[in-house]
Amino acid sequence: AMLIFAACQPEKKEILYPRTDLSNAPLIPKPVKTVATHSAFGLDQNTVIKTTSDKGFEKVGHFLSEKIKWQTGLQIPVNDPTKDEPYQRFIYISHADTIELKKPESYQLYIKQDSIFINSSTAAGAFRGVQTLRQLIPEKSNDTLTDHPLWLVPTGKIIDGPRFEFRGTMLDVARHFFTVEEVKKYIDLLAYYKYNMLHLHLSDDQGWRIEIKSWPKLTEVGGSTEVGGGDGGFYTQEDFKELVDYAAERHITIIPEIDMPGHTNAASLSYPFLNGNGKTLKPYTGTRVGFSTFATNKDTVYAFLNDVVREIASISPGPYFHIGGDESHVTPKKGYIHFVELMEKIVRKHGKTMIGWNEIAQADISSSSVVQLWKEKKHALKAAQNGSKIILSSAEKAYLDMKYDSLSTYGLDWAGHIPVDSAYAWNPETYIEGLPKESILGIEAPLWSETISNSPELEYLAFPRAIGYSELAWSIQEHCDWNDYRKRLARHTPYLERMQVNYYPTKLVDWK
Ligand code: TNX
Repeated sequence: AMLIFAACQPEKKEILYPRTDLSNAPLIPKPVKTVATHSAFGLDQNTVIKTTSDKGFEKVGHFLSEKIKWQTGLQIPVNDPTKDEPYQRFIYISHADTIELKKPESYQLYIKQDSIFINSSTAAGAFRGVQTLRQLIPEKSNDTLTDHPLWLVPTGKIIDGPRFEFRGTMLDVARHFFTVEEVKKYIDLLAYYKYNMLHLHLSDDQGWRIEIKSWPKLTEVGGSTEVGGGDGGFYTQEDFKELVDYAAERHITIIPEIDMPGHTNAASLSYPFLNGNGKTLKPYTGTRVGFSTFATNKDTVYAFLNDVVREIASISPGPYFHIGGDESHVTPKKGYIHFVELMEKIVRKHGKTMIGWNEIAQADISSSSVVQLWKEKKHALKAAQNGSKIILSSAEKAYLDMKYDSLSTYGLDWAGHIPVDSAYAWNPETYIEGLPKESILGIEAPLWSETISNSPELEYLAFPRAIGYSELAWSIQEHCDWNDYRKRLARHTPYLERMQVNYYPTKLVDWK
């Protein structure tokens, strides 16, 4: 019997792997520490994934298996004891609580010839580590080393974690509506680059995009318009939850924004008692800003907003609610300040932390509220002095809707042109003179949609610039080097093409 058993064992042949160099892999964002050991792990049909038996880690394992299948066609089982035959190759995704892994999204990735280990103290960290591993799987298999194809992953060790806890982009679904499927594709791309926040700009003068059950006309009336006169659209609460869940599976938080007291023509058109500018309401499909306002002195307006915040907060598991607050040019200053201070109470009552564009710092806001810099640095400095954390979204550096140059097919140019190199080459920690590093929560790159209305147009403006912001937000400053980055970026075309991303092929990068 022993003999028969031995005969059934697959023969363990030594494979002579070609020399690899993990430290030369085109990873974006670049990890904190990389040590190369110059051999390879042969990802193949005999590979299995094993995870800690925690739901979150198990899901990360399934996500990896799905993505390996999508890229290579291999069907890699996850936690399947019937597949535990000898001489398998293993990918272990495990919970571990070492000191290096204290930060919630940190991870370690060890790649040896016969096993890969991803360790983290959180499922979110394991998920980030999985993105690193995905970027290490080559586009083409090696079909000559064995009788079946192997995808050679370079061996070595990566120790990694984020520079900033907040790494976001914003999508304006109000000026033009984007469908659930379009937003999901964007979320997939963001996840690959370790983003953890997607801010959705859900209302503006041109449209209201989220169902509020207690105020149905917001979407019936306010949802039916968009820039240029198209049909608009809106998310039902079920649609929104679907997006929230899809993002959560990728460890991305959706931040809902209702922009107010300005940028509210669509809301006031739906319920005219909200209107505070004294003018006759008409649907608006142009691109001007700063002409609308809620009436900031009416109790009925706040009763309405309490309903809106309550309904949205109840389907938003993340910690934040964004109240907008920008460009309220026709709101009297006193009314604006009163509005922001009252909204902060309403947002807090529904269990959320308030975020607002930098103008909200003119009010007496709590230090727990977050201020998003887009224009006036003095507002950000004032808020930081008061203890608030700042999100950096400066229009001249981080606006995804600015044209690359004068020839750009889409985009605006009021804050200048932002070519791919200048989008990348700035240091968030020194960008605002006098702003302490500890006050910076992170970076967000907003994509306003006056000039774009579908995925290819969105992708033209967001890619490749959003890839650069992911590195500024994740990697240490010493690793943010344009010449090194542009070479790594050039090697991301297989992924971008497989994802059918309509990226802007800037001449500043020697695309492979
Ligand atoms: C300014 S940024 C706005 C938006 C526009 C954007 C266009 C900000 C807080 N307000 O309403 O869409 O410029 O770039």
